[in-house]
Amino acid sequence: MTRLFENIRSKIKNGARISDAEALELFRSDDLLAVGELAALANRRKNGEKVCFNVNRHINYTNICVNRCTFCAFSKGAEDEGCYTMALNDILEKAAEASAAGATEIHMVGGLHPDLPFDFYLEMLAAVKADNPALHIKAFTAVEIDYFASLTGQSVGEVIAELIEAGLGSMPGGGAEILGERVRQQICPEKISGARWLEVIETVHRAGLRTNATMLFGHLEEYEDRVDHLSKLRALQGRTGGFQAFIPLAFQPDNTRVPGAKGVGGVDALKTLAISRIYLDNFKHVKAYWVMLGLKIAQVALAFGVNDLDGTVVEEKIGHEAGADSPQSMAKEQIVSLIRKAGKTPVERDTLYNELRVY
Ligand code: V47
Ligand code: SF4
Repeated sequence: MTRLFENIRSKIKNGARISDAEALELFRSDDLLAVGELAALANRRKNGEKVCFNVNRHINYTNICVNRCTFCAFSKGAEDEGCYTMALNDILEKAAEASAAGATEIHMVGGLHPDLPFDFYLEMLAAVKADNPALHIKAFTAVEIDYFASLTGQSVGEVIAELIEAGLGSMPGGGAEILGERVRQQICPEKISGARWLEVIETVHRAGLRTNATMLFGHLEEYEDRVDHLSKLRALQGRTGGFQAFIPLAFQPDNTRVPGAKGVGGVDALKTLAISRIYLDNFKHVKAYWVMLGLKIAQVALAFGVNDLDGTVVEEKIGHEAGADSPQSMAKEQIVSLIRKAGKTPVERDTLYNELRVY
């Protein structure tokens, strides 16, 4: 093991990348602190002592979805109790509140609604943008983009062009789950394949939009599946350079239907964040999404290679419907204090990672 760590340390220092076999060995190692130290080294070389966050607000315009991913406690059928679709006015009210509170970004995603036409989404973007020209709209997963293409009979490229025209600024990284088909068939058989997710994202990057990438972990996947997922992302990033941040999402099990899901402890969360930082040498940012990790693990993650804490969020449904015990919202001052107490330098960023203020 010591040899493994020494080899990886010299790779990081020489700017060389680790292999899939090495990543797998790191996952199998029990030496959490040694893995974390390597990740901290890799991160320091990319991002120094700065840790960024943004002031944002999530809006989930509908929870009605034609899919039934087994890990998802958020989605409902169109006849189910608790299903909703927000009226445009409600969406605009939330966006206006966000603007007034100093947000620079609106993060909007939702279920695959059986009846809403593509025009609903175009109008939503255009109206939010008309009211708040300075707000960056980060919206829709690759899964939704594929759905819009099938709704309209258009190509992904055509759908993206219309969304950009209406005000879309970038895309989040959801819907990636685990890209390998064996696990994907078990946890979300109706969802687009991993290959299609990668294909849609490649088209989006080539249209000039940046996106993030996520990985949902802690359900049925093995370490091999995580490494395979990371490997597919590293290869795509090599082709396009369009990914901004990688975000491992810790699975929240309440109200879900994944038989035998393992769940995520603090050790696994930190190890996964750290190995992602080491392996994804062509990603600048690794984000600890505090909603799924909890505030304390997200803070400790800053010593394990993480340089991004997402944002203020304000209203969160996907994790909280599944039992996340984090708060719904964090004030900017709270995020700044959490970063400072970890001995790092807080930086407010915009969605495209321009620095707005160094604290
Ligand atoms: O794709 C669903 C995940 C994702 C559960 O790009 C769950 O900046 C845990 O992608 N437990 C959507 N996770 C959220 C997402 C995201 C969040 C924050 C920032 C960004 C970004 C992206 O949430 C889904 C799915 O992987 N998810 N159910 C659950 N029970
Ligand atoms: Fe629908 Fe997305 Fe939930 Fe799957 S994860 S059921 S696609 S909302």
